[in-house]
Amino acid sequence: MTVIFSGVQPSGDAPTLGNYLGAFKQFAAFQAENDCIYCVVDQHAITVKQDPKLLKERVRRLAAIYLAVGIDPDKSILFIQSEVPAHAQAAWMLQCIVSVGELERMTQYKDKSDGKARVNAALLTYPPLMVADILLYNTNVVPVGDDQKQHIELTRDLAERFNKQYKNVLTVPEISTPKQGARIMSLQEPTRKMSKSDENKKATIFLTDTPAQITKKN
Ligand code: ATP
Ligand code: LTN
Repeated sequence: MTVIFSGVQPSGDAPTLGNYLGAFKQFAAFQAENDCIYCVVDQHAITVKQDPKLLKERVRRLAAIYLAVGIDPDKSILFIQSEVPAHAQAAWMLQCIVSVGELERMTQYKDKSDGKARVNAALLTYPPLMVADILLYNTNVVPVGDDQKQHIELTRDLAERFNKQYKNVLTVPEISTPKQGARIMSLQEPTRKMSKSDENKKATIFLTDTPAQITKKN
């Protein structure tokens, strides 16, 4: 069986139309004939400051969205990243084989650190945690939106490097992006992708918006 793994951060008020078309829609479709593992990646969300109570609530809300978009717990494994310590443990091992230069070249790091006087170290070391998420489960395919291409390339590079340096034990995964909807753009700034943590709520269609709210954002 092909192993499918992906994760979504419990950041922002709710997932967006971009999350649905780029990621969730693929997650549901893969369930029919594969071993699917889907994760609420809460440790990724704490790379930026979070209110602990609100984060707990957002983890539950995101889990409910997973079910609402068609993830069937009888067919797929659905879990919370911080409940499995192996993710942080494997991330440390991967930090030991990645270079600072590789991490500094990640566009997500460049965007999120741009113009900031102080940047959390975890913003830089975020990719090895994502690589760990994927490699822990012998993942064959990672369904994601277009913005994650560089992270999946790094995942492949680190898996190959680990296999060469130590023992040939890690599966090198492939990316899956949808033919349509791989990069849904912001309603306000068409050069930027739609994002659930965008401060301007008019830029984003949330899956929990009513039709009237969506029309108003037009
Ligand atoms: P944040 O704004 O907090 O960074 P996000 O909206 O970018 O969140 P993530 O949790 O980082 O969402 O991503 C979850 C999944 O949704 C990933 O597979 C990502 O590639 C996909 N995705 C995110 N935004 C879009 C978009 N605008 N179009 C298509 N896919 C997207
Ligand atoms: N970095 C991703 C979220 C993420 C992920 C993963 C996606 C964390 N771990 C493992 C796929 C597989 C993001 O920002 N969208």
